[in-house]
Amino acid sequence: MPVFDAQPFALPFRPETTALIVIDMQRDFAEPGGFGESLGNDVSRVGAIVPTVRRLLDGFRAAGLPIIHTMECHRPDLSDCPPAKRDRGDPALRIGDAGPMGRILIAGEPGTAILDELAPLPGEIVIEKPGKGAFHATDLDDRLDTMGAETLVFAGVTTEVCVQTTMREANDRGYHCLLAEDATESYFPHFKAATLEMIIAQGAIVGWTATTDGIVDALADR
Ligand code: TIU
Repeated sequence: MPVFDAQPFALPFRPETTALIVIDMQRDFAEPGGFGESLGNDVSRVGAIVPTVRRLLDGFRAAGLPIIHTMECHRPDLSDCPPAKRDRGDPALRIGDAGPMGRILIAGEPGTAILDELAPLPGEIVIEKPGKGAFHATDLDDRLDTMGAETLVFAGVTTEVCVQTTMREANDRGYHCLLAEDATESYFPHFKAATLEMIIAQGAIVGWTATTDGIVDALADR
C-alpha cells in the first residue's frame, strides 16, 4: 500500500478511497472587502497559499481522484444563519450585509465565489455549508459514503476555524484525516502553528500533517 510521508508517522492510503477536500477558498476570505477583512484580518495571508492549493488540486486531478470544494455561505433569507453566528465577532460587515463584493457570505454573491485560480472543474463536488464544519447541515457524509472514501486530505482556510472543525468532524466519523500544512493558512500565524502541533500530538489522535510536495509525490508514485 502506498504511504503519505506524514507527521507524526507515515499514513498508508488506498488511492481509490482517497479524496481531497478544499475548504472555503472564497473571495470573502481572501480579498479586501469580504468577510475576513470585515473581522479586522490581513487577508493577504490567504492569497499567498493559492499556488500551493492549486498544485494539490492538480495532483489530485492528475491522479483522477475525487475533489470536494466547500463554500461557507447562507441562504439569502438567512434562514440557515443562527443569530448567534451573525452577531459573533463584532464584524464591520455582518453576514448578509451589502459589501463591495455583494452581500457578505450569501450564496450566489460575487464575494462568496471560490477564487478563479481554484475554481471547481466539471465533475468536482461543491458543498455549500452554513457552519464552520462541513458536515453540519450538509450531505457531505452521504457523498463520502457513496464514493467509499476512507482517507481525506484537507487544504484551505482558515486552519483553526473551518479546516480544523471539519477535520475533527471527519475524524469522529472514522475517516483518516491528513492536513496539507502549506496549503492551509490562518490570519494568525501562531494559530496555524498551534493547530498543526495539536493535530499531530498524542499519536495522530485527530489526524496527520504532510507537505503538499509529499502528498503530490505519493499520489504520482503509486
Ligand atoms: N474567521 C475565520 O478565521 N474563519 C471563518 O470565519 N471561516 C472559515 O474558516 N472558513
